[in-house]
Amino acid sequence: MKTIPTLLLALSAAAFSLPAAAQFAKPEDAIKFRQSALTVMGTYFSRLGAMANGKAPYDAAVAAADAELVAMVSHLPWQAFGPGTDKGRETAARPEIWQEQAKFKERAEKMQATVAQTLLPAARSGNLDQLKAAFGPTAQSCKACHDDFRRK
Ligand code: ASC
Repeated sequence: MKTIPTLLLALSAAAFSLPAAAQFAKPEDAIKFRQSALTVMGTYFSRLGAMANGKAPYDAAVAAADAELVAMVSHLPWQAFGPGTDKGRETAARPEIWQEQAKFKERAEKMQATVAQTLLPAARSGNLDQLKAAFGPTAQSCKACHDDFRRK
């Protein structure tokens, strides 16, 4: 009975360790993919921000669903920053992403952890005050990466 979990584990490990070249035919495709993922994540995160800041009515079920989507999509952009994907389509990605990979990875992981451990539980709680408290630190985790790695 251990076969299926082991197979799933192997498949997901392969999905995350394949070089970008194996997943994207052209650098342009990788850039488009990561821009799309970041756009989707930003769209749901902005909806949460509107609720947290009183610009949209608070709906606990919508907030929880939005945060689930942010959490899922937060894993996707990083596989599309492989070698050679600094050019190929208009991009705001700065060369530092490829020059300071450990720092970039650390920022990405910090954002994912903040989303999973702070934003998601707050949105699931059904309590607007918790969502308000979680929004700022999560936005800061987006901004920390943008400040160093995204062109103005
Ligand atoms: C958003 C969004 C981002 C972040 C960032 C936080 O809503 O789309 O990229 O918040 O602006 O500073």
